[in-house]
Amino acid sequence: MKTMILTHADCDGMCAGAIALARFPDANVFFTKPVSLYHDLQNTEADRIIITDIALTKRDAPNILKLFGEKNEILYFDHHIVPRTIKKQEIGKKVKVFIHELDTSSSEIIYRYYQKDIPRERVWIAIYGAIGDYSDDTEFVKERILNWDRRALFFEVSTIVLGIKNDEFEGYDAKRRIVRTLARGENPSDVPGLVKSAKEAVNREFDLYEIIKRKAKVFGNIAYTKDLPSFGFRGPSALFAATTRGKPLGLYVHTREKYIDITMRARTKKLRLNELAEDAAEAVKGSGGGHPEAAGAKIPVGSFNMFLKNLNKLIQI
Ligand SMILES: [Mn+2]
Repeated sequence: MKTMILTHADCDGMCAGAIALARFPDANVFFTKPVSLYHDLQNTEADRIIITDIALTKRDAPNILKLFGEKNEILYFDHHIVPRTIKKQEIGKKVKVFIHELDTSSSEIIYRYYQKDIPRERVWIAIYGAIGDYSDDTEFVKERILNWDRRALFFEVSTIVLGIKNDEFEGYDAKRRIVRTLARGENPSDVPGLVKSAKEAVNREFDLYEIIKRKAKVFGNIAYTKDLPSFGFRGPSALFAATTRGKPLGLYVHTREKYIDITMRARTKKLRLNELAEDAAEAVKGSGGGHPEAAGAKIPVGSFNMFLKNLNKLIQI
């Protein structure tokens, strides 16, 4: 029986994919993302298709739902908001398994589903994915982490999160090697070169902090940097702006050719960033979303000042 695993290429996606691979060691691992899922799924032929950590986009969701009904066995584990263009209950009717929880990592969701069929120590992978996605505040993770040396777990998760920021590990082949290593029960630090790559990335992150400390700007309760290099650290760039200026909300703003890309992070858990991103972006004809603690938006070029005003009004601190 041929199994295909379609997953996201970030830490949570790689860990979720590794858990699926631990369960089905002969499976193929294929990386995709929300905007490519419809196309990639059309081209996937397998008896069993496992999809983890891939959001459905507003535009593609109705077509993907239809495609779900035409494929063999689909198991879908995810934690992103289900778009308004479909009904959540419809997904469960089209696939064999659909497990969806907000505020929980995809790695935790799929681990809980397969935990009886894989070695107990694979829970480490679930914990790495959860920490990597800022979703380790769940009952499950808090309880499981007590069984292990959390300092070693944090070392390993940092090795993945930072290590894949270098060119050497950015590509899908290198990431597949990491997924295979984890699925076999080895750790991220066992992947040759990954620890060194993480060290190089963390050096760049500290350099970045120094730049942001000098250059972050402020508007009301928001601190931001606009069109500075991020060295691949868009989330930390947003957070450092807030940290260095003592503001609750931080943005990393990057002007591209056709739109402005905004990354949002907060120093408080009181803000639900995905809702703020969506509301503030839609008011200027952009789009936004993500997770409560890590979100982003795309807005039209020229609308940044209006976006900033809207966002500042929306946050009541
Ligand atoms: Mn992800």
